Amino acid sequence: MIKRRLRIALVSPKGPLYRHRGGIFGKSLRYKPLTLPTLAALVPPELGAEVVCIDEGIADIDTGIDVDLVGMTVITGTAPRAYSLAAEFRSRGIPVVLGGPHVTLVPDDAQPHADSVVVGYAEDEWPRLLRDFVRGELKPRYVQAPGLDLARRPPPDRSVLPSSRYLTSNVFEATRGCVHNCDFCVVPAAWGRKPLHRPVGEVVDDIRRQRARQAIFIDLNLIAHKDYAAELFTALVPLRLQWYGLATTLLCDDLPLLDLAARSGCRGLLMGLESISATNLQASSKAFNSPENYHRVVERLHERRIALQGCFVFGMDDDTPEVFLETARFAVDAGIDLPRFAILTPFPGTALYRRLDGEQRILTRNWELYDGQHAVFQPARMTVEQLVRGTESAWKHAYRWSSMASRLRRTAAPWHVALTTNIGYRFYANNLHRFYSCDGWMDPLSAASGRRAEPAPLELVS
Ligand code: B12
Ligand code: SF4
Repeated sequence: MIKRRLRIALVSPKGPLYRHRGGIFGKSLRYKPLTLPTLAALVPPELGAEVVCIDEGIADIDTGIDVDLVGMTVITGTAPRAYSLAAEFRSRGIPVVLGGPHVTLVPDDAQPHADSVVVGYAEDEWPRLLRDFVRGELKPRYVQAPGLDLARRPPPDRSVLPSSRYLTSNVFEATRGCVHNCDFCVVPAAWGRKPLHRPVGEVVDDIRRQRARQAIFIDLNLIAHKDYAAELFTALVPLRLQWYGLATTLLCDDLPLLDLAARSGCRGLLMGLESISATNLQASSKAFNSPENYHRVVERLHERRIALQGCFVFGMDDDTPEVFLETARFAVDAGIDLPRFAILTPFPGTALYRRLDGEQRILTRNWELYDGQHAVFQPARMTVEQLVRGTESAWKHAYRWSSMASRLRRTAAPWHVALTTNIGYRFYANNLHRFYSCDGWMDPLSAASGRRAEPAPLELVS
């Protein structure tokens, strides 16, 4: 009898914004994700498995696909889509494994929708699960034990997704986790506060194999461990890369490290500035950010030709209806190259979620709305409508022509790059309402004005 080769489908389900049809991210804003390539590379070679990867951000999924096992990566906003796909596969007798940030934060939410869930990083547990599966011994839950070592892991297999559909495949990961404990952040809640590192030599090898001239680091805080960051930046210098990544404002207090980052080819950083209210920052355990230093942060970056994508969130307890324009004006005045504005999202499993839940301010548990674009909780000093409309008005202010001209005059990015990214964001700012309406929930165009929202029924989880 010929034994059939094991076939595994790895799926990244779509969200309201990040989807193949009707989403807001065109190719120009989309880079190749690392999750599926990382999971594909971890499939034990001795299983001889065939792995098919489907990113619903770029392609439609065929739920009639002939596979033996489906693995899906789940963030909170994509959980309903993941659960509905899982139901379809399972109805055809195909076992489904769920993993990723949402599953790690609230495994009991995902468990009923899967044959097995993987909690935490999967470097050890995914191969273990697959070996159990082929032996017919799949367990309902696999939990990554503490002390994970990222050394000597296979590099992501980027060939599993079609490069032509993404702006770039040169996406890299050096570290995981963060030392800080911001109350809204998924990272300390899901993975703890001990950062993990890939050995610098392995990161450099990965970049060399890709022959990358430009690189994006997806690490949420590249400077979480400063000695590691210094070692990494030093090793990047000879590669003559231009790279983009994420860091905290603390980088600008450490001038030798900032100089080294610039010398290593850093050309753009995303920083969570979050709020121009020190009270807000204090209350969310992010007091290491100080709004009075934000102008200096921009200056120090610009002096080194590093552009700043500065991210703000609205809806913290000290925010009033005045905060939107004040923040947008501040962003323009400070010369932030690409300001971004999100609505505070209490992702389940975070300290923020627990607090708001305790105060009975969570308005819905429809996870699809947990995407940074919807107001899912009752703000303290404004209505839900004001929060949604105000966020949109901040986008519009920051990306109107006069604001753009003011910021572009001082930008650290090459002029054509600054112009095209700003125009892309201007489109985003003016079209957000088209993509907001998962189910009409507080769609800014249809929202009634002024009134405090009544709490919606709590669906999905108790
Ligand atoms: C790159 C990135 C993106 C990219 C690409 C997304 C993608 N599909 O890969 C882009 C820019 C498109 C993006 C968009 C968004 N993102 Co994003 N993103 C990230 C980021 C920075 C890195 C993800 C990554 O590649 N990590 C590297 C891989 C190897 O790690 P991993 O995905 O965690 O996978 C490991 C484990 O989790 C596990 N695992 C994961 N999936 C599975 C599945 C199975 C079957 C198994 C066994 C294991 C497993 O195994 C892997 C190896 O250990 C993370 C933050 C972070 N560091 O995790 C945020 C993060 C995932 N994003 C987040 C959010 C909120 C968003 C947006 C909603 C933001 C927005 N408002 O637009 C959108 C929504 C996108 C969508 N799908 O609809 C949140 C999710 C929080 C949550 N609870 O939902 C995160 C955690 C950031 C944060 N701190 O809040 N994002
Ligand atoms: S500094 Fe950034 S990555 Fe670290 S816990 Fe705070 S928000 Fe999360």
